Amino acid sequence: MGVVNVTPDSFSDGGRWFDTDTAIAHGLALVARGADLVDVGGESTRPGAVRVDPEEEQRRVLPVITELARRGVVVSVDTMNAETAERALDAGARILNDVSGGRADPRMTAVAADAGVPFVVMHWRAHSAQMQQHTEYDDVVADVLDELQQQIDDAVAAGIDPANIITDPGLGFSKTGAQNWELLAQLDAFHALGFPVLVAASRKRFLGELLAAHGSLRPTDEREDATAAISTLSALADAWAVRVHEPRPSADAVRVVARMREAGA
Ligand code: PMM
Repeated sequence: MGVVNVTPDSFSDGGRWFDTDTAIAHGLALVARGADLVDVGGESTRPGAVRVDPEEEQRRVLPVITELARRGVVVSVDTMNAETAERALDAGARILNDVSGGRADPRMTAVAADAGVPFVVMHWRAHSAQMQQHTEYDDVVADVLDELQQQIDDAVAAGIDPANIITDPGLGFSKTGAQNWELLAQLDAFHALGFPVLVAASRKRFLGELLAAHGSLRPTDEREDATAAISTLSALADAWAVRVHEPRPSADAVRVVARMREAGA
């Protein structure tokens, strides 16, 4: 899953694909570099980010989704807003990626249920402005699994077909770097919930911390090799997809794992 952030303020690529034509060209380039689907978002969820007005969010994403879908790209829309989700589906999006997993907008799960499309349920506790004040867990893996199961139960209760649910541990959302590593180390436990698992580690801060030198975080655009390493581990753990900013190294990593499996690994 390649990422197109049509935002001025996303942590790794804010402002780069903000213009409609540039965003469309970037979506097509992601496919050319190995993405099977493209996730289009118009609201930054970086820690501390302020909410975007839904009208502005729609102005950013709808023309991009329309054109990518017209060109045959499988598009998911990254939104917490039910109206944006509805309009994105009308514009041709085929997957709903809600980082709040149905928690931010009470109408979202009904929209997903009515549309009958795949719905990404990410573990989520609070909006970006406050999320790093909600990193208390007794046992991060057990607690995230419990809370995610509750989000899934609520989604199913709202009418979403369980066959359409995809789960995501929500790396970096109300999680410290150390907690992200614990979750990644237990991807199998997420699998055990019984749904496809999406892993979205690409270029996130915990990779910058891991690779820091001389007291400075490794810059976002130099976290690609570590991102690909996580894609390899995710493929080995049978992830459904990895959500990445640069698909080529991750797509290659997934092919290596698939070929190793074919050879009996
Ligand atoms: N992370 C970001 C945005 N969307 N969607 C899912 N399902 N899971 C994530 O972890 C996730 C997401 C933040 O990263 P970005 O600013 O680079 O898009």
